[in-house]
Amino acid sequence: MPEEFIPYTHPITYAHDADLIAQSERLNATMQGRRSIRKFSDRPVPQEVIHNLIRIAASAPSGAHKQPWTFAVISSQEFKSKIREAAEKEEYINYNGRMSDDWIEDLKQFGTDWQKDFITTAPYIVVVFKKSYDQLESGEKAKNYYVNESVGIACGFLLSAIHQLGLVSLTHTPSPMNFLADLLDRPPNEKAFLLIPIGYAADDAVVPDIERKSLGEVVIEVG
Ligand code: IYR
Repeated sequence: MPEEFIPYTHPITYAHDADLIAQSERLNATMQGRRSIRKFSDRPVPQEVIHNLIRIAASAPSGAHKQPWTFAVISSQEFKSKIREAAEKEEYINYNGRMSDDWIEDLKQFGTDWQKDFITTAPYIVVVFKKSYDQLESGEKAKNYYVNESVGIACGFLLSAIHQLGLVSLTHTPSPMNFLADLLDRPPNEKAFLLIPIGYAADDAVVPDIERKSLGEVVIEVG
């Protein structure tokens, strides 16, 4: 038996199912309002909020509790410009031949192109890095487990929290992403996973008129 276990108490309890149901409905309604936003306001966000968001992301479960992630927080105009320039360079190539015709066709409804203004407009850019192994002081490498799953869940926590605070985000995947580790001077065990601008939506932000799959389309009831 492992050494130390401590009692667990959930921070939230509902005495009645009706309260639980009502809260699940409120939370669903809130989360249904989350959208990927590509036009940001330059309105500042307090740094403390970003730090709390990262605390929330880093509270995610991970394989063997290895917490295989690093969150780079970028706020200076100078650094954001460097990142934007490098991202647009790759994306220009993507949109002009590297992506398949089917892919370009699938993206048409989102109105995306190689230009990534949001990188310099949003007050904060968070680049999430995954660590496939930890580099030990001894020089040895300690393997991490289920790294993509773990870091993906952490990003989900982050996006959900961003939305619940009235802020918006975008899961941006400039590809290939190696330039981020180079620009941010990350060690060889860290690979860029997602680039996430965080801020307020621009007053004139628009989103595509798309629907989510219904419950019936995504669920199978078994027993
Ligand atoms: N990385 C590109 C292309 C792109 C790909 C997918 I799949 C999207 O859902 C959206 C964009 C870009 O960021 O424009």
